Parts: sequence; structure tokens; C-alpha cells
Amino acid sequence: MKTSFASIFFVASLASFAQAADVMVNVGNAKGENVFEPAKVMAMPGDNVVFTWVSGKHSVIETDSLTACAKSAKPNAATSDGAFLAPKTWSWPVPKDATPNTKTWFYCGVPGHCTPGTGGMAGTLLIGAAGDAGGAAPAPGGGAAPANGTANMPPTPSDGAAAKSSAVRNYQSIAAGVVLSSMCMAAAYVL
Ligand SMILES: [Cu+2]
Repeated sequence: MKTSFASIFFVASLASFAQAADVMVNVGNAKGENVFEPAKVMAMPGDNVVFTWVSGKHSVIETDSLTACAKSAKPNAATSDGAFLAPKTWSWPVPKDATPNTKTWFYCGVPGHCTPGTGGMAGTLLIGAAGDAGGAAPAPGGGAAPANGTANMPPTPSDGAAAKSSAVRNYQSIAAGVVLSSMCMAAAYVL
């Protein structure tokens, strides 16, 4: 009984970290350069990579390498369906069943912006795993999935709550997430 109760909270706490996020990429920049900024991003399955045209005329097409400059062979390859002038936004929904810890790429199909074999206006999309944070890709070595999920615990509340008696703390800290956090710790222990 205790185990299942804790497990429910454990799953609930993980779910709170699994909400879809928008990962932003600029298409072109204020200097009018043919670039994606940042050119390397991480998104979780279910996130949206939101491309915002800043300058120039560009497209966004999924590709199978950083220098292929050709549409991905995947049957469901993502594409902005044409080249557009700023202002324009287009969202690439990362499939919920995308495989964590894999990469895919995107390039601009406007002639001259990406050169096969050389690259150019192209970028990398890392598919994150549980415990990763979306956004600009982390430095190499960072973002590895934790072995037991404890890295996903909410931050411990400040000292003020801890100084109170445990009975009082249990009631007062529900909003602060302490109960959720402790359930989470318990679940991590029993699972
Ligand atoms: Cu372009």
C-alpha cells in the first residue's frame, strides 16, 4: 500500500517535468546572415522546436546529416513547406516517440545557403532523455540521464520550513512541494 501510494506520487512528480516545452531557434539574425541561432539545440520528445525568422528568406527542412543539405529520407521528415521571408514562425513538433539520445539535423533549402558536403546554414537537434533540460544544447558530458531519477527532485525548500516542527511542516509545505519531494524520495527508495 505504501509502495503504490509513493509510486503514484513518484510518477506524478515526474509528469510535472514532462510538460512540452518550446525550444527557440532564430532563422537568420540581425546581421542578415544565413544562420540558425543557436545552431545546436536539445528538445525532449513532445517538445516543439519553434523557428522564428529574423532576417532573409529561408526554409527549414529536416536532413540526415549536418552537411547533406538534402531532405531527410525519413517518411515523416519535418519541413517548413517552402521558403519564407521574416517575419514568420514555424513549429517542428518533436514526435513523442522520438528516441532519446539521438540526433537529427535541419538545413535551409534556399540555393546557396547550404552546400552539400560542406554545410552552411544547418543545425543539429539533439533528442534529450529524462533529466535533460531543453534549449541550447549543453556542453559535452552534461545532461546525462540520472540512473535513479533523483536528479529530477524539486529543489529543497529554504531553511525556514525546515526549522518548523515536522507536523507543522507537513501541513504548511504542501504548496511548496515538500510532500511531493519526500514522496518522490520514498518512491526512489522503494522502487
Ligand atoms: Cu537560408
